[in-house]
Amino acid sequence: VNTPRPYRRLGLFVVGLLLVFGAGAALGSLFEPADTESDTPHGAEHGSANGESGYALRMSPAQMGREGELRFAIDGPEGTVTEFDELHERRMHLIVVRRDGAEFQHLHPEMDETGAWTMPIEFDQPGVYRAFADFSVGGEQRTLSSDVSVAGGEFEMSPFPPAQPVDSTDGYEVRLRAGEPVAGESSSLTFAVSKDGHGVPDLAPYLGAKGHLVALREGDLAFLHVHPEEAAAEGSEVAGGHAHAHGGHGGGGAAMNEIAFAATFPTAGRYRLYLQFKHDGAVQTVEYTVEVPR
Ligand SMILES: [Cu+2]
Repeated sequence: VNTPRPYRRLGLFVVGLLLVFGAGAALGSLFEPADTESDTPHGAEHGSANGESGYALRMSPAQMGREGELRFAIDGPEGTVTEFDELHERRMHLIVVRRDGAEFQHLHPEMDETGAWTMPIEFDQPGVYRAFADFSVGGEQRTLSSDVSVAGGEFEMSPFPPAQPVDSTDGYEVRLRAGEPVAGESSSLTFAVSKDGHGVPDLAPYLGAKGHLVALREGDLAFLHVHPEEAAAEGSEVAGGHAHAHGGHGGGGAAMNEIAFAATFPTAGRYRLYLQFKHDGAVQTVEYTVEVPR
């Protein structure tokens, strides 16, 4: 059936969960759920509501126990998609997080020849989870999402934890400098990784970059997927950890132990950030809440 044009036009008009991928400066207004209808040609290219651009994520089953296998497929205009581009070294990235932002997982499922993706998974807690499939087809990046409910007890939604500049895991301490983010404007986010009081200068590449950052908006879990700004300036000083935030972009290159991102928070509100980096052969995840004022 020859329908790409109508589909494309429809994509301009219908925007639900709008997704932006990449460290773009032009992301801002694309993310506004309300006014993307008429004036954002980029919207059709980079963002799409579930299914409305002709692609949909089909989870089956959408209910499971605490241990099991996630199964899903991507349905496209011509049926189940079996050809995916490589994107950040993988053909599929699956982000799973509980609806309240807890229990972040970043997984790389396997696909069979019919286009069925599978991934063994374990959940610590029952509850409603959101799965985001992040992939590229025909050179176009997309993120689609779907809920999965996990049986096994009561689930209490909590708000995102309060904003705090430091998170620790496995002996690493990671400090976030977020400046003062303004809705709709590009903000720089710099993470400084240290261990035993010293900056870690030899972060390993992870998925082709120095770090991997996912940001989710509180409430609707709108998904902002961000990649690092260009690599650290060689030879710049290793900042031990400046506690205070600095605004603007004048600061020059990041130090060796720093991972810098440019992100545009689409609206005021609270966001949960999940930073992943690799060191000594292990992938580490740290989490932050960022408040974007009105
Ligand atoms: Cu991935």
